[in-house]
Amino acid sequence: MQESDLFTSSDAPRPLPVGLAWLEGFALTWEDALLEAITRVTAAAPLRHLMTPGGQRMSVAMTNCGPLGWISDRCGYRYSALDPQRGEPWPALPAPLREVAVAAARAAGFESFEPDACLINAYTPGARMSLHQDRDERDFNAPIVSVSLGLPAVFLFGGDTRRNRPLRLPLTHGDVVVWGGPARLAFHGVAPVADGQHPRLGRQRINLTLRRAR
Ligand code: MD6
Ligand code: FE
Repeated sequence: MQESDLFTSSDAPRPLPVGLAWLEGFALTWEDALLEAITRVTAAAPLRHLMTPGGQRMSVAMTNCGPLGWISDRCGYRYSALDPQRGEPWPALPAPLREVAVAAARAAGFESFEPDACLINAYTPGARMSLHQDRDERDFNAPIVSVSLGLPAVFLFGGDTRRNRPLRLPLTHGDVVVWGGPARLAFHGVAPVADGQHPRLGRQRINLTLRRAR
């Protein structure tokens, strides 16, 4: 992939790192279908605050849909076919979630992305995610697709060490970020979400992270 202006935003430092695409408003076409699907999934598999391996309660509430779900507990981070809270499989991946992820990956230059895991994160004001790498997946050739809904948030995107000062991307409702290739193992996180009211989602930010885990 070439560094390109195609996916840069007026507010972003340009160019973005190779392998990172910011697709502003890309998910708005699927807005109603996504919100309806999220309501159904979270009714079946409730959002909950997981524990980090270090014993901290995460400020972000999480659930999953699709064949595999990302979980964290005292034993570590991993993917599981069963929801540990219910002892049952995660709800199926709703078609619109898969569709937006496949379309976004393709728009970012990743053909034939087929997600098998969708993490749903709910941030209330003050919730945050510290800088980390996504490395619980088997194959780093597949990109990560991240769909932002509801309250805005600053997405932090760093380099391959924690020391690089991260870029700050102000994501809003409907934005999709895709990272892969040379950016696949970049450190990333979310700054504390500021208080506010979103017309569709109220006082929260929802993030969908779609991945190929196996
Ligand atoms: C976000 N989430 O919620 C970004 N990564 O906007 C993540 O980067 C993430 O929630 C790995 C595992 C869980 C996550
Ligand atoms: Fe992550």
